[in-house]
Amino acid sequence: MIELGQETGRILDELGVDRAAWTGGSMPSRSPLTGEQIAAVRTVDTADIDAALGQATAAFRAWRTVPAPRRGELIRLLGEELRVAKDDLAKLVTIEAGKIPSEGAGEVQEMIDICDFAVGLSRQLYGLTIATERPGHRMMEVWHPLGVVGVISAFNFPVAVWAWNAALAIVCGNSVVWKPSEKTPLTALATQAIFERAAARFGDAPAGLSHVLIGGREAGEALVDDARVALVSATGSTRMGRSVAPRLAQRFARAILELGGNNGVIVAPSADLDLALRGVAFGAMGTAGQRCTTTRRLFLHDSIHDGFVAKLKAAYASVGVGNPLDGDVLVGPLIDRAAFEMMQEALTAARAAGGVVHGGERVGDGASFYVRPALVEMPGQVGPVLEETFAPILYVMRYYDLDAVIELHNDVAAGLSSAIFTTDMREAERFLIASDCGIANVNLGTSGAEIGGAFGGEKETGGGRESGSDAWRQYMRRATNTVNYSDALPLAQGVSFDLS
Ligand code: UN1
Repeated sequence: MIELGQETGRILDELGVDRAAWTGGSMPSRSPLTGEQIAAVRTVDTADIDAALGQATAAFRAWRTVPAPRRGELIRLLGEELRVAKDDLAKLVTIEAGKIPSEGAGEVQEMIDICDFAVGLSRQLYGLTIATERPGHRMMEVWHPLGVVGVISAFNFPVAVWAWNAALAIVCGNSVVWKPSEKTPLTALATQAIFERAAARFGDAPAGLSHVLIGGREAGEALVDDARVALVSATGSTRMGRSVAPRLAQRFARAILELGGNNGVIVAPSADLDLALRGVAFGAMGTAGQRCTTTRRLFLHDSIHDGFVAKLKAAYASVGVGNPLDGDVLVGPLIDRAAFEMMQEALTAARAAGGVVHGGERVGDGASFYVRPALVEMPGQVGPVLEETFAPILYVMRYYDLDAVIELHNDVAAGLSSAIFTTDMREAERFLIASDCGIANVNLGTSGAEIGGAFGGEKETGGGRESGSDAWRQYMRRATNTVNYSDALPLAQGVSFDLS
């Protein structure tokens, strides 16, 4: 087998990342596949952050004057460069975040998809024309570029989340400053190098339209607190959101918050059980349970409960766990020791609350953390079931009545994704109306959303929406313009203010 550090170096060289950025720096970068160090990344200091924000502000001022369809051309080129780089970048996602190859490739595909979406959008940044109550007047709204957009992203989607934000922000006329997770700096450096190639082909894009700040918490805080940053799009834990949101509110900056999930699936008596099994298995075990859309709670109707649990147990016992570069596995490693310890704590708490745990044990040893996904039969929605633990734990509960289970389903703090498996259209519609999540599905799982829809959730998930639909509006400011083309000055609401 090729040594990991060597393979990482080959990919970074291939993708055009400057060696000075990832050799000899102070921040060790480790692969969760083996736990070994694969790079030593250079971090930014206060002066670097200040310079980046200064340059991003200047870049915004120039970029905002470029016609939107021409801005779309830059993102079209970015999509082309990503297609060329897809295999290498996907492999780097596997090495740095531990995803299985097909999910690594899927993540890069998500970047390509949002580029295509944004290119079309660059000719569709429409505003309304509005009927006015005043004769000889015209009223319209126009969408203008916003400013510097800050992006804070998590390890689990180390590159796609940047792309959802950056592709839209850039066609909308903004510059972007990105603070990736400390756990995944290399994929961020690679993405920036790919962007720079697209910018070079474009020709006259202003320098510094996109920046990456490699560093710790202080780099993210600098983005949150700096008056030059108009919007911060932050993806991560609810705890992180709770610290970011008030600081942004304090200076009236915009926020897009994409925080925790505690996603539930209901399997009803009429469900296609094979479909449900596959949907639940991917949702709960995929990405080793480290998606914000991961299925964490499963409500099984009493009439299908025992048979379904038996099938799930078999699926859980047989799923391949291991290094995705070594063999055909579906479950890769947890990101680090802390993730493993949090998983074990949650399982201990589940047992204490009367849960029966199947699986969940460590596979192998050393500096990497592989686990068998855990299936936990719970007597009720209590203890750790109410929390998001970023690991493959699926809590299974029995239900009898649809209205009662929907209420239970909604009775958690997060509100990201949800699903029902049923062939009864009345049940499906009742669920779609009642689920309080930003995403509600019928006969498919909670994870793996396409980019075309708005992505995000309610309650402690933060309320933000990214990627498709009209999420672009958040990256622009709306101006209402009224023009009087008459020679009178009628006042709105019939007010009279007669000087003579
Ligand atoms: C995340 O886990 O942060 O719907 C995002 C999905 C992916 C995005 C997940 N398209 O699972």
